[in-house]
Amino acid sequence: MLNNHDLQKAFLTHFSIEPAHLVHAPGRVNLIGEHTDYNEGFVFPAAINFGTWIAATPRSDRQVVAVAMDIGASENTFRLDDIRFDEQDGWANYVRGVVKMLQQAHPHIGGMNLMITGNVPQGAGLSSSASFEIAILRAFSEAYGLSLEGVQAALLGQQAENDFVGCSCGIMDQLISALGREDQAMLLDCESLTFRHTPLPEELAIVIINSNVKRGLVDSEYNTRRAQCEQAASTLKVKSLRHASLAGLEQSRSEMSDNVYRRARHVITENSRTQTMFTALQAADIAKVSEAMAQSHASMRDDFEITVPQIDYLVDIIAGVIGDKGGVRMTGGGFGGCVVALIPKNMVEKVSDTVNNFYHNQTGLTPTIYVCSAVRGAFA
Ligand code: GAF
Repeated sequence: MLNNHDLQKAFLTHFSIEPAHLVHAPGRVNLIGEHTDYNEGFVFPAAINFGTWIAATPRSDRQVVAVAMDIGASENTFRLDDIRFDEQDGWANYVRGVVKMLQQAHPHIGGMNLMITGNVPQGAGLSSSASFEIAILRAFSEAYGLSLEGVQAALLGQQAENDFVGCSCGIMDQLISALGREDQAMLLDCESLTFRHTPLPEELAIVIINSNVKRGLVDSEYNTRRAQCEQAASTLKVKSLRHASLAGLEQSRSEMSDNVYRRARHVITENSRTQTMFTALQAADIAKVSEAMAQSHASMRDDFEITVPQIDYLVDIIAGVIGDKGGVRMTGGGFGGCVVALIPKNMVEKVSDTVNNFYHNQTGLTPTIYVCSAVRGAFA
């Protein structure tokens, strides 16, 4: 991973000019509230100390030249007047999409030179793409004095991903990348887009364990889950599952397939667990945090069916070590990726040893462990 000095140097070498702006946007870990954002429910993420860094200088013409340092300094150029999907350079569509959406809202923006690098593990459920989108928006906002606010930036990033890149994600990832706070997590109401930050108890560490399971079928499974949730909401005659209750779901059970019923049960119960966990964390009631995270994992495994055996195994062995002194669950969209654990700092070593000693033997995969901190978002 390069530091800012290397990034500046690479910019100078490539563009023969010093960068005028250096910006950063973090990735995120979701502590609880999975697949609830697009159901207008609650999520509880934190921005983490892995992210995207961009060096940028505005251009006097209407071209955007973006260079991906981590993909062999691959360069992608496009004109503001003709922004199209790039079939070859997948990564460039995040830049193109974001700039296209930004230009619709701020037609006076001009061209830009961008040198991009990052260290969010790709495809691990830690929001490398949202961090990329928000960093691009931060660069344009600074360079063209747009004074974008966090929620506006998040909505533009989401719009780029939904309408240009082609992934129907919710708003959580962009919002926390924009508005995270140091040492805090954020309870976000995805209907009103209002949020509350709360400090993470000092005695707990955020530990992320990457299962390194290659995620397959993520997009299609994600879209299927989303469609099933919408189907449930329509059967229950509510605007979104945010407005559904368990009692109402039970009453209408015979009107839906078992799959749709269980997807809805996950979302309804997850919304309530997320609020419970926020209150428990505020009160430093760790046993309650532990219970909420355990139930969340079981619900993702049994009702929403988005976990894989390797992830379930990680959760089991970590829970075996920490008991009710901390919490552990899968984090992110699912089908591989990472487990998040809130662990007493004095148990981190024991948990790491357990994971390193048992996970490989059981699965043939080598885990990666990141002890993280919660950081400030790009528009905070
Ligand atoms: C992905 C999506 F991008 C988020 O919007 C959210 O739905 C998450 O999966 C699941 O909670 O990260």
